[in-house]
Amino acid sequence: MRSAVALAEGVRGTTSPNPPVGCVVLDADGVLVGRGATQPPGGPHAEVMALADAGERARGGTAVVTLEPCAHHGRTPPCTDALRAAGIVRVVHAVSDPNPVAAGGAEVLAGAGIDVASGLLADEVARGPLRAWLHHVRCDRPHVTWKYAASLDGRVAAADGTSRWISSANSRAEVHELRGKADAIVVGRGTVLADDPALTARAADGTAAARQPLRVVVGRGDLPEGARVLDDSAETLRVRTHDPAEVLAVLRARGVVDVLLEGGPTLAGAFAAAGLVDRVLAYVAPTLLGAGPVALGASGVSTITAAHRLVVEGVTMSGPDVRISAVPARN
Ligand code: AOF
Ligand code: ZN
Repeated sequence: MRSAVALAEGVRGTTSPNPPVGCVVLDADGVLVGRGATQPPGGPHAEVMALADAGERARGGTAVVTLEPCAHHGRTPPCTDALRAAGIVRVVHAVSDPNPVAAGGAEVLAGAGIDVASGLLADEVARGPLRAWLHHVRCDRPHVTWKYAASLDGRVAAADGTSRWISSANSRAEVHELRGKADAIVVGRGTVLADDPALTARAADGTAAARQPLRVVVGRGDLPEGARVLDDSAETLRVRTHDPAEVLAVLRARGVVDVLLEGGPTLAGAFAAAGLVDRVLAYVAPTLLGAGPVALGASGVSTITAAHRLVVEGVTMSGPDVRISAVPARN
């Protein structure tokens, strides 16, 4: 299953609105003989890729997959049929498919005499490669990760507005990886005016990643001519509203599942106020500024009992910085 999770991670960002799923096939002796992951929408599912990779060696074997195999005719035929036809005798999956159209695969397989087990590494998968997709199926809107980089005293720029390289090279590289796996990067018009960000996913040497997320600029009013976000290195969408729910509805209609919200403080505050931040990813640098804008603007909190309470999921070092991942306490 760890191999299947890694395969799923490898295609994250390329499958929306479908889930990034990974699958490995073991032969009758338990030897890993096939690997597969979900192809872009309309393409084969993970199981079909792994079965093709395994060929005849799949007969009498086991399929290990991060999501319950689908039982429906969607853009592709049911994976349950493919598993049966290949002679698979055992299926182990992590997470059940919450999509009512595709669900029921486990029952179909069991009905065909295949040994089915579910739940293996389910938490790891649900928090990892399937996090955004599961959220989007259950809540009918994209998953929003608000990412920011701040000083230890919570500031995202110095008093004069300069903000370059608060966080370390390591953290900046991580952010480019995050961008490369997101469906869309969202910023407010204010951030474009203040920082003129390119909002592309780039390698350490500055070269653009093969796949670029949709760049989204929220807010009324024009952007300066020559703004980097308007260059042709990636697609850019203007959403001329200040309503976060409306922004997410527009993105949902475009098949966006996984949103990376990159600021600034005003837009992040509006998303938090609307209860539309599903995860906070903070890169906190060991530096003090003492003045300058803070990461989050007004977010509907005027008294301590109204604070947005979070639960920390993980704390790791990112070079010299601390990376904190937190989710709303209600989840
Ligand atoms: C699987 N394996 O690798 C994926 C699954 O439009 P379709 O035909 O591609 O079906 C999309 C639905 O199938 C999707 O909403 C989800 O329920 C399931 N995705 N299922 O067995 C896979 N990506
Ligand atoms: Zn399928």
